[in-house]
Amino acid sequence: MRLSSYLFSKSFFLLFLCSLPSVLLAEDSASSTSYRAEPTPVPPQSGIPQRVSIYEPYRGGNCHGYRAKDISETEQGVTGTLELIGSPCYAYGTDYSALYLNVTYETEDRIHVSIRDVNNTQFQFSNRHDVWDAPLYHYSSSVDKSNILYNFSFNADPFEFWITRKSDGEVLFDTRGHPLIFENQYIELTTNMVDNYNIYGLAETIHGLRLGNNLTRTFWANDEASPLDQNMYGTHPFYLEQRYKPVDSDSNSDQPTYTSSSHGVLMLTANGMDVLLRPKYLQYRMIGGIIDLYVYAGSKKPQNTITQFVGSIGFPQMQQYWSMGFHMCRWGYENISEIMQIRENMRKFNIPIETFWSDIDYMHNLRDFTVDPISYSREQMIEFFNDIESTHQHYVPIVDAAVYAANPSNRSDDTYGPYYEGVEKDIFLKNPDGSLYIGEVWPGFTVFPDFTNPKVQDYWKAGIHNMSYAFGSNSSDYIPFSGLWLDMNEPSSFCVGSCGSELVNLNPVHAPFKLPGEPGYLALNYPAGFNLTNATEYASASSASLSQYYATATSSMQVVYPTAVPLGVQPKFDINHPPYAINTEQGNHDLANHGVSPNATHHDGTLRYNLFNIYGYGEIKVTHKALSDLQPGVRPFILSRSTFLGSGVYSAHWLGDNHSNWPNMFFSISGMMVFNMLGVPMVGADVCGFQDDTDEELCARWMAMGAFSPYYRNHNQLGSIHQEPYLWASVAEASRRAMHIRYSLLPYWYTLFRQASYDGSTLIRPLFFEFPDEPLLAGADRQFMVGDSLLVTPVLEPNTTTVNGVFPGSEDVVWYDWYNHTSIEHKPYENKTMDAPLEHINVAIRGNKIIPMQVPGYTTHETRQNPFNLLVALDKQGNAYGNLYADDGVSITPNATLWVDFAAKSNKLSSVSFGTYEVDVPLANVTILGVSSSPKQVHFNDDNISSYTYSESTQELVLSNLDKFTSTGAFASNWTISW
Ligand code: MIG
Repeated sequence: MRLSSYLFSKSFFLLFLCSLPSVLLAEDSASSTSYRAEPTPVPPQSGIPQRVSIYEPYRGGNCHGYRAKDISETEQGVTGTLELIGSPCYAYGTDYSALYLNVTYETEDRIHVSIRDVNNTQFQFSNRHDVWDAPLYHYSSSVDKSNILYNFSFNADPFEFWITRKSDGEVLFDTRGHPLIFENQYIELTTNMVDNYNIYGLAETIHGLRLGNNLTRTFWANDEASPLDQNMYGTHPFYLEQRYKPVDSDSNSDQPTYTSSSHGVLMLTANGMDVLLRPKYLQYRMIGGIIDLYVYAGSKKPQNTITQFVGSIGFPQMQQYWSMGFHMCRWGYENISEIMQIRENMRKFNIPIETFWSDIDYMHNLRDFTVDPISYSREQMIEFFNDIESTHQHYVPIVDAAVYAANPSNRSDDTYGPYYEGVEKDIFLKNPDGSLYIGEVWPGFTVFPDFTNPKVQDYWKAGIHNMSYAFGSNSSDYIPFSGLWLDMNEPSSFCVGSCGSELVNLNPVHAPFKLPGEPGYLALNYPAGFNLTNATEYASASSASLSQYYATATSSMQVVYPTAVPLGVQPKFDINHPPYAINTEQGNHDLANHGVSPNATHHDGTLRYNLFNIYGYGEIKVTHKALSDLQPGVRPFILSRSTFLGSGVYSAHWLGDNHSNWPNMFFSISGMMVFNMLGVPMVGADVCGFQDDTDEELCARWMAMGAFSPYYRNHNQLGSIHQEPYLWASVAEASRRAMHIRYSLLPYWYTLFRQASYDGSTLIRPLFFEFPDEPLLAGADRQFMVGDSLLVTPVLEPNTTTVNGVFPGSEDVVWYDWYNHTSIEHKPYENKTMDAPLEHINVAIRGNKIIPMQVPGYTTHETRQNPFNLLVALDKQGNAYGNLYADDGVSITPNATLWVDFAAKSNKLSSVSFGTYEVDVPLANVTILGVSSSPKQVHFNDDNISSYTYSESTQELVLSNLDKFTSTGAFASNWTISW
């Protein structure tokens, strides 16, 4: 039956449904997962059209700001009150007449500016440590003022403030000339910016690395597949700013030289907001809460700013070693046999695979914590788990945020415990009237756990535990899966606002739109091979398919805007449609569109309006605690779509629903760089692309680049052509070659993860992090570094066998080609063209670095049983440094750890170990690059090394058979190699 051509109002619709014979509404799909249940009871909704405020006349022009009174300065900071100048200006709310100012010198490098209304009427996120707690709340209150790196200055009337870095006088934040607006549903704070500023962050969005000065970044957690420049799953209102200054020099060099500095700015809030990036200023426009602004004084190196920032929100947890292996996933593996077949195929083609993933296909009727009894049967799952455990492989299933709302009139729903238990424990989000908030997701109408409710913890853990049994576990402490994948946790919901409690009686129902592969599904996008060079053709194709889509999906929809409130008149307070309309991406910009609406209510009465952007983070935290209870001592592995500041403490992140096309592959580089700056180092894109069909060339290039992502997973949309890497010869070969490198580098990757977990070091690093004094690198995002030692130059476009890239640093910096070990000639700023056949990805090693490696095996486990190798890349002075971290790869608090420092200078390489973790495999080879002449003798400590080769042409010295000197373990004792 087709309902979609009717004009639906909810009541009309209900009347209509009531007259249907109930047999049409019942669905019995016990035999398999089905997306195809009819009918479709709620048609696509898109909310009440909002006038997006940035596109409307500005309403703050009559606001005159505040006047500071009773200011007092102490060793710890500045306090005072602020008094509204003139009468309320009613920009987009009602002005508060008096505010408290509280400036705190929290640490030597961090200052906190807090501004709130004196009666504490506004929601104060920073008081809700039960929801979000972080190191920045736990500073010692006795910073010595003489050591702080910044100055706070202000003018009293009107109140304006600016923060400078003491060492060089750089103004880091500066509100001069911009009156503060502080209203109940609108707060505006503006800082002046330098010309052509370089800022990074303000995630999550799809954009090149450098944000530019013509962009509005909207913060509103949103389930959308890769919309350019707009709001999507995560909320990280932090930016890093990098500045360059020319250095006056007398030298006759034709290249001017620069010096640089960096700092960071965080606006701590979970409320909705627009951040306007404009040529002269950056403006925060928040629709609620108070001001909690943090400025990090930074330093010369961008990494130091990141360390200050990530340290304040929480350094990321260590991940389990296996999670660095290759992950294979898709939506639409209809049964576990299909996954078992993939396991065999991968082995046959000799392509490593570490982890098998299940999307919602495994669920029984798409419901959380259930397993389909037929297609993912207990017997087969037990066999599957036995198989993968014997080969040290892993399995991760998905869990959605929404919980199916059982239909009280459907007897077969009586067994769905997760709903009834949640109702009994009273842990679901409510409507303002106290009734259950009903959403609609894959299983039909749903409810949503309130992850801020303390009672949700046991509930959620029980759900995960029960799922473990459903998968075939027969003991309470055996959990067959190795982690959990949290999806739809913005959270996504397909009604606008609560769907209405009555509708639960229709459950289960199908999503209100067609899914890929279903009859009537209309693709809005293009296959990877579609030629984008013809812009006109692209544009007309694009508008044709859009209008076709809207013709079918929303034929009855008319855009009728509400009347604008005249200037100077007090606008109506409204939670679902605030007077200031942020530029959220969903159609019509209704805040309740495609998500759980702002008026949904938490257990203590807090409106989701005020905690909107932190739902996914709450789920992550509760899942993390549940997993660590179920598997004590083991680092929980969680992959989450929605994230908030500090999510990296608990979780990994994938960049969400991208498209199988080249631009999406390109944007994933910036995505990874930015999440690394935000303390979420375990990040990566859906390799080969999620939506639409991939093609051979794209998939080959992306499988290769993915091998240099911290998180490396191929994932695919329901209905798209298969994209397992063995399906095309070139993709298989590109994958094998790149994975050979990745698995060789596992010790290096793991060391990087360890560094990230103690100082927020980035794994995927923009070039300017390592070469901060080269302004032309400020926007470089087609190449990236892995740690400080490897430079990756991927091919990001079709039909080519070459790639361009720069080799940063002066001519003194040595870069070696990964494959042939020759040193690469380069000049500053030279864009070099390199060969890049389809199966090949360009990788360079930076001189001055030592990289720990292992002989790669089929899994990370096998690799750990293989001998070590060292790659020593000497600089022009013959020096190189590096290190290695090792532990059991699993434990939250390992009982033993090992650090090894490597240093090469004056023809000597030394290895010095610290710690008690025993690596019992030997060292096999050491390869030294940049050795200018053939050595007369080579020694391991005092013993002669007889097996070595020297190549005059590549200046490479390879020492082999070192295992005879290191049979008790590569780093069991300190050693020196000399040549
Ligand atoms: O919007 O579970 O981002 O990875 O395959 C569909 C099905 C819901 C969205 C996730 C995607 C996943 C899909 N999910």
